[in-house]
Amino acid sequence: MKTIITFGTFDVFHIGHIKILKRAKELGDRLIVGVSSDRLNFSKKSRNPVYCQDQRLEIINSLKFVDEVFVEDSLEKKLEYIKEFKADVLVMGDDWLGKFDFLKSYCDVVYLERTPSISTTEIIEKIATA
Ligand code: C2G
Repeated sequence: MKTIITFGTFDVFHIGHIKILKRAKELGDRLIVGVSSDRLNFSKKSRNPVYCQDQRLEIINSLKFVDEVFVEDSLEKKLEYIKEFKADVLVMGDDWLGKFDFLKSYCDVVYLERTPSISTTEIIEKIATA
């Protein structure tokens, strides 16, 4: 049984989110997703997410290729989460390339290519200016 763990805010859920989660699941048998808390998101992006954390968790938890979700409340707790869920592989988008290499002594660290030309920020801007 190979366990994969990944993280994200997944606000205004879109095709880029689907594609990375699907590819992450294909790397193993069980996919665990840490969904950033509203507080963590605010500290990273200086704005509140459009969808609150309970709704983002419920959306991610409803996907057939996601096995379990939890709230990620600190960027610095990756190792704790990896140990807690006995993860064999950490998957991150390639915007984080190299940033989590220090965890390679605990699990495999894989950076997957982001889907081009789509982001939550761009969607919000498009709607705001429509
Ligand atoms: N993603 C993607 N393609 C896009 C947009 C996003 O593959 N066009 C991926 C990101 O690389 C990430 C996941 O979808 O793996 C979730 O994206 P975000 O919500 O933007 O994640 P982020 O805020 O970077 O949170 O602990 C790390 C953070 O929680 C990551």
